[in-house]
Amino acid sequence: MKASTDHLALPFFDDTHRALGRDLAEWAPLQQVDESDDRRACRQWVRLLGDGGWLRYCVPGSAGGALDKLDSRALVILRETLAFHSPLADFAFAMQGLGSGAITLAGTPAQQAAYLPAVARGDKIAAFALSEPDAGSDAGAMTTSADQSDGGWALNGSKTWISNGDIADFYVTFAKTDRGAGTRGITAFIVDAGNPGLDSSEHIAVMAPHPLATLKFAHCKLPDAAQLGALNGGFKLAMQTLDIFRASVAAAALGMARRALFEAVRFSRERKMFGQTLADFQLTQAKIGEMAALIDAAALLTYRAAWLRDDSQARGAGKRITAEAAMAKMTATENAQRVIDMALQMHGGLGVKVGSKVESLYRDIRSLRIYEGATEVQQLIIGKAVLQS
Ligand code: COS
Repeated sequence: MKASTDHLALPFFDDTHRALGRDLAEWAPLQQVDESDDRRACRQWVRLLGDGGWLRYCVPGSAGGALDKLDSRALVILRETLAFHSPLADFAFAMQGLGSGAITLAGTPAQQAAYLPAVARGDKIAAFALSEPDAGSDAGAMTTSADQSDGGWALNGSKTWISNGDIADFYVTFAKTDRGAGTRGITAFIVDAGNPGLDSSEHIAVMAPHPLATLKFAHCKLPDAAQLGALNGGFKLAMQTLDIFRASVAAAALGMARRALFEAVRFSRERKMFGQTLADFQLTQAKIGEMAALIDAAALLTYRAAWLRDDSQARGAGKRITAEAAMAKMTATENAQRVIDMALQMHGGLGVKVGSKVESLYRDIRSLRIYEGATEVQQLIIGKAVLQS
């Protein structure tokens, strides 16, 4: 089954995006990955996505990327299409981008050369380590610290909910370098897996399985060259990275919602009851109408956020699109949850049967309303922006 590409005709996209979307829609359904073991499956998806050339959209052209700069609309098309077919494929793709995004934005030429081409080939798996047991939404409240030591740095503390935890080859990690300075006292570092001061063995099992772990840093020694971006500039760097990827989380939700609608339409046309098909009932038509409108509303906000960022980058304006990305992420993830719930309800008992597509989508979508800024954080970001305007 092929994802629809009708939306690519919208004026947010250009012909490069349209070709990308059509090629990926052909490629994705041909891939076969046994997802019963999420860690093994994730590695396999990274391999396939790397060999297919799709991970080249996670890095800029100077580092082996497909396009000159990170292109938000390309990321949106990739995530939407992959999530339609396999939320785990989307996860593997997205983490290569999120985990290396700060290196693209702020890495030295040596750091970019050491990590980005390998990320684009699928030879190195990336991770982004920001959240802590007591600092999730309030990222500035982190306590993991980095202190200068023996001509380098020593990290101490812990990070949790780290996607790709224990399968990543490196972790872009944020730590306090000036404890009294709040968000202005955080610096980013690149920590390679295998560093003896890093323990990533504590795995976290979640309702839609994907690789997740807690990281513990105990006098984790890093050379000066591991510092990423400006000293005490880490919070802004984290936020800038999230600005790129939040709109793409919206796209992943959109792909899952489109798949739920596809399943609902297919099922309602086939399912017979009371002498007609489920689709013949006005109640079903009303639900399908509502689902389609929720999807289109989410799509337009998502494409707008991606287009605004690309347009601002192209003009060198560097305008922040935090509020627009937040609107897209909040609306697309919340709408997708509703759409998937409606699709599941339409399937009746089959909807809750383990192994049915709507059952797994129902679990897959849930965490998107939480990670990379929960819905409530998006509301806060949008509200602040409106009040400041
Ligand atoms: N781009 C650049 N700079 C940004 C920025 C962005 N998108 N967002 C904030 N900043 C800057 C601000 O301009 C401010 O700079 P100054 O110190 O120079 O004034 C600084 O960062 C602090 O901003 P603010 O005061 O808004 O920070 P808060 O501590 O109030 O936190 C929220 C803001 C809640 C929005 C932030 O902590 C957040 O996004 N939390 C969610 C984190 C998250 O997504 N976690 C999931 C991790 S990945 S799975």
